[in-house]
Amino acid sequence: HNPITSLPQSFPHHHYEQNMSHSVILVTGGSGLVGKAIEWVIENDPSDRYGKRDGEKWIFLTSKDGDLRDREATKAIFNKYKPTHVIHLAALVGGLFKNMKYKLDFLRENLLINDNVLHTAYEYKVKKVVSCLSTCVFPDKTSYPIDETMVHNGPPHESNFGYAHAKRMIDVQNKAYHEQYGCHFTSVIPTNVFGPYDNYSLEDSHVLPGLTHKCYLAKKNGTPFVVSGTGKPLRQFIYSRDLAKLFIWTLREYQEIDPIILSVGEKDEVSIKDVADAIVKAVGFTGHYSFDTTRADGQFKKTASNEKLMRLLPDFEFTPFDVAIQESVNWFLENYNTVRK
Ligand code: NAP
Ligand code: GFB
Repeated sequence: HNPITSLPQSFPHHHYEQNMSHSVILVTGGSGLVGKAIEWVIENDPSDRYGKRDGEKWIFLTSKDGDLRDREATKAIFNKYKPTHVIHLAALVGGLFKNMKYKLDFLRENLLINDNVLHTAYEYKVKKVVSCLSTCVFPDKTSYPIDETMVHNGPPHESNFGYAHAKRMIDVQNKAYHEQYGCHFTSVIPTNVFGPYDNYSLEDSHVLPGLTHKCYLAKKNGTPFVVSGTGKPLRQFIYSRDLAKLFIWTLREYQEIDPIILSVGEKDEVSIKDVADAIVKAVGFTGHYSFDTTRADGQFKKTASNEKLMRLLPDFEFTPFDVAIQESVNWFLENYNTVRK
């Protein structure tokens, strides 16, 4: 595979492939759900399209490598690795209930992390940075499907306005670094992610790992399996290993500064009840579950369009939902003693 080093201007940008040989790709948040999926794809994908390429050095950070809320620790990391590219995943992350409890922490910690990483990337002349928003940052009052042009069109849902505003600022920062310094800083907008190495905390996790853990305990101990809320809200879920491939594609080929939604299509939207049923099947739970409607539903829906992605990558195939859930549940069961919970 001969990386194309220079392109005639007329070349359609979505075939653009920059010369990544002798690249040092730093992945902040490399030990998390998404980071571990990128590491898995880089190490295991047989194709040159997503797998590691000759001359590429991939570094997956954990918070033990340095606290990115601290400016000096961030500089020390960049000084040590001298990255040419950065995939910026590190963040204070959590599900609906954690977001509702710690809105200031989600706002402030993520603003600190993002400012440190982006400004240090600029100081160290990093060629390209791909950062991360989320479909939950979109306006609560909006038309559907939501697309990339609507990020700032109104206040986000109350339940996670701290996290949402911090994440929206990444898009503002990217535009400012590009206009003032010509930096190639861009971002992606994943929908809800699930997969191996997720956070299975019963209180603070996202719905899919939270219900996986609850269902496992109900099966093991015969305790009730309780789903929070009404089960009616709608969500799109992307398997972490599919998202990982799209992150690698974004780093290597996506040319815009504007964000791109990385999600399954609108037709793959499911209800929280559908998720509970899929988990019951994957765990092999034979009992029943109930809904605790005293707990919040959060945003009813945030249906996102993946039309821009499909236009650029028409042949991309997502792992079927039930296959991805089974793989994730199997990983959880095999690693129960060491998973984050
Ligand atoms: P995660 O599993 O919680 O991982 C978070 C990562 O960030 C971990 O590697 C963690 O390091 C690191 N980190 C956290 N605080 C840090 C700090 N102060 N200094 C240095 N490192 C720090 O999160 P994730 O689900 O993989 O999320 C990755 C990215 O995807 C985030 O930007 C998130 O906003 C975005 N995203 C996630 C979802 C989702 O559904 N999960 C959806 C949309 C977007 P340790 O392991 O050492 O703690
Ligand atoms: O993944 P989740 O916590 O976050 O999903 P969001 C919340 C939905 O699942 C609500 C229901 O409708 C909950 O009532 N649910 C049912 C549960 N059982 C559970 C459970 O055991 N745990 C959890 N967590 N939910 C988040 C944002 O919104 O989306 C974050 O708050 C982040 O900022 C994430 O961006 C991707 O999808 O509602």
